[in-house]
Amino acid sequence: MTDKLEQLVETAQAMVAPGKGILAIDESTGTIQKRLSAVGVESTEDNRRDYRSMMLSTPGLGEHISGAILFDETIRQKASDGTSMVELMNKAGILPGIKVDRGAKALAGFEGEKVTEGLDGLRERLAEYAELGAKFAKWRAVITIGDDIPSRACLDANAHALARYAALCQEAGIVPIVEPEVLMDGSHDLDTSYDVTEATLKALFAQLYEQNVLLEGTILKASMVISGSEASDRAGPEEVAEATIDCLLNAVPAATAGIVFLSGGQGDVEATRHLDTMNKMGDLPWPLSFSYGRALQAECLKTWAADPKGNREQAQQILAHRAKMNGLAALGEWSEDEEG
Ligand code: 5MM
Repeated sequence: MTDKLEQLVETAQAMVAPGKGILAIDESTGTIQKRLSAVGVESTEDNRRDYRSMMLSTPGLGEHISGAILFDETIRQKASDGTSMVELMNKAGILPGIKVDRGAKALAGFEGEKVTEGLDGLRERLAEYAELGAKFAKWRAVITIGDDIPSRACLDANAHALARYAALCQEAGIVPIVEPEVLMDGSHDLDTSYDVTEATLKALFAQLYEQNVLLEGTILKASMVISGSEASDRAGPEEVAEATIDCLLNAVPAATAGIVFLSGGQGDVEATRHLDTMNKMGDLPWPLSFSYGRALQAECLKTWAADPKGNREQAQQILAHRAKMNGLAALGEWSEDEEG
């Protein structure tokens, strides 16, 4: 293996080191605007910087957070004391990551389905992000469950783009997180979620193979196999954990460096409980951890927004607590009592 590939493998392993996971704070401009306005904060560049630098300066965050995914604006920003966000992270032992996709857009010819764009010029953008200090990247595809969807065309188009992105990342010495999110929205049952997730992952790993992507230097960011959010009889944690593990064992090669989950609209403790239940199920071929956005940030954001200066420390403590709870879940060592 060349030095460059060895470095990729080392970084990927560090991202899923025992008891550690990833903080997803890469909301694009439209999403962060929604999140901030929901808690009564205007989405200005200064407010976005203050909120995100508050999270990244949380004392001890690096104990349970291996890396954080940033948006383009954030990787170029400095905190109000002049320290760059990347410096803040490096001091805390948190690897800087960057979202490089340009969003999920309507898939022509397939109503209600999306394909993620952003491959044009990606080689040059990755070279710049590597210069800025990014060690890993993320690309998210969105798969919707509905009447007669997803189509084969949607799964294949997204898998192809994910694999092209992953190959370009590795060429640049950056570890790719490949994220094919099967949305929870809808009233579908657990079996449907299983079938769609399995087909999505099989299409993805076939493309990663075709395009010479090194799995040992790749992290999968997966959605759990879970009942639709509107389903009448939603599956409990044991069922979700069993179905998710079964699906992953069927579709994800053991060589993959690690699997981290997105929370996808699950409650904070629900997302922790699901991860913990899976890790309690015994030996698995890959580390299973978290890369939560909302399930790590929700309470922290609410507290910070109520009084950004006065509540800063309290907001950080809330984030540190959720990171610790999920770190325990990544080891299968969490219990409700730990929530305090
Ligand atoms: C933090 O949100 C990420 C960026 O979303 P947009 O590009 O839509 O603004 C998102 O990709 C996130 O990393 C994943 O969906 C996981 O977040 P959740 O909240 O589902 O854990």
